[in-house]
Amino acid sequence: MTYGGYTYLEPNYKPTKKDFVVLFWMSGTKPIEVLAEAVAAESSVGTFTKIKTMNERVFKHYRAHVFEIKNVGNNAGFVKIAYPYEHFDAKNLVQFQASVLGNIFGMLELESLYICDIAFPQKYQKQFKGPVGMEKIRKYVGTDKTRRPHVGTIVKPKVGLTPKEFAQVAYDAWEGGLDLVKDDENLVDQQFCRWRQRFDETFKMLDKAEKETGEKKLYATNITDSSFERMIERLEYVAEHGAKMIMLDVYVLGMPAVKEMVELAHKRGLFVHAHRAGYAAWHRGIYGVSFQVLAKFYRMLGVDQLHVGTGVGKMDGSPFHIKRFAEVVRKYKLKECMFLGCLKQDWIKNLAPVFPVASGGLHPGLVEGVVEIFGNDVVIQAGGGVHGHPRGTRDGAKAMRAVAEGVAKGKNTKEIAKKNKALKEAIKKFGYIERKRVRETIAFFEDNIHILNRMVEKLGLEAIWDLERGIEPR
Ligand code: RUB
Repeated sequence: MTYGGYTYLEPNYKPTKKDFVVLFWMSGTKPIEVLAEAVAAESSVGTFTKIKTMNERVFKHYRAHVFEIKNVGNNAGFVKIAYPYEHFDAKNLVQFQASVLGNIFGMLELESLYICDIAFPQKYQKQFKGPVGMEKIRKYVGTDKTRRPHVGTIVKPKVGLTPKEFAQVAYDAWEGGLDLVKDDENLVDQQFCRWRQRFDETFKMLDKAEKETGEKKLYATNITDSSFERMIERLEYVAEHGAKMIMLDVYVLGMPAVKEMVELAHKRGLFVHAHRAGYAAWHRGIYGVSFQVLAKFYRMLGVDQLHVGTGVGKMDGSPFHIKRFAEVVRKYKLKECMFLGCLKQDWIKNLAPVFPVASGGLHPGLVEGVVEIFGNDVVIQAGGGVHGHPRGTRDGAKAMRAVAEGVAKGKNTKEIAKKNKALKEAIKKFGYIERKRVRETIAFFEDNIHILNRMVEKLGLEAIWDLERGIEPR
């Protein structure tokens, strides 16, 4: 078979250590082999027709290789394509995106195109300085020995509070026992709450809370902006005042801005909390890119904390998918798993583990489930689940801290609630998902992984999506 006069189908090709391997899902109006070749051609050296300017050297060294197709019938299937290292400008993430995440999404013969995963070669990873990472954050907060999950909140309402009101909510949250307070993704420097004034008021309260509780506290202030000048000005202001963290809306900012801001933040001794607002525009649907690909980019770009979903909250993602996303940012070695649409990936040492953040619809009754999915290395964040406590933020924070600490030690929520009124009230209002329920879901997946892998290979991407939903509270 050929596309544009050249063949890209090479079932005997073995990817080298330097190759980029991409796992695609695709379907369309032509046989899957033709679609695969079209994608390989358009994302590497080819076009729709034979060209006089092509030569042996170009085709040999820079073309993509379609080396595996799992045909599910109806012109649809999973396709693995390897790209040679030399194809890329290996210091330039944007060029990578323009190649592999580029034109192919607009090709006429495709009816769906989804990038399930990309395995990045270690040679490519070496260009990145990587995160300061989870261990350094733990050390700063003082949880490097206890290893309990960190607990945090997003000040709510999302927008509208004045700087003083905002700072008071933050203070109550820290006093109640939370480690982290953050701005919401859509709060930066609006008229009603100017960034600098909010930072000053909140940092004053952070100082007070640290003195009163004897604990280190973090404030992830959102400096995201369409102007580099304003972001840099804010970042420098944060550093000058001795604060430790900034927040970036990484997806909407785009990779070059994330790269520049993360590097500057690390130079100034700041951790970077990465909110992923907007990621689902890529991640959900029949044309797109799985969040795990973004998570890999963000780990390479060096963010220190990253939102990855919850498995039990308000955002999409089954417990086993979210577990994998957490592992993508936290582990060094990952195995291939077709059922999750995941490739084998080995990270180099420099790309230190990122602290995964579980956030979105969480409350104290879901902490057992979150810990079952993530283990104790997780930042558990609740907005409504803290400020919606019947007696307000401080009690909401108390409930979160108590349950996170207790569950990390192997206790169950109801047992902890017996000695903690705030938690008891929270459970009464929000309900409770037992750890056992989440454990059973994960165990089902782990025990049946070979069957599930085959099922996905037979049924295609929809089989993954059907299982993408999280566990809903009862
Ligand atoms: C959480 C919230 C965050 C979500 C985004 O508020 O609004 O922005 O974390 O989702 P609440 P994700 O706790 O009240 O639901 O972390 O999946 O990107």
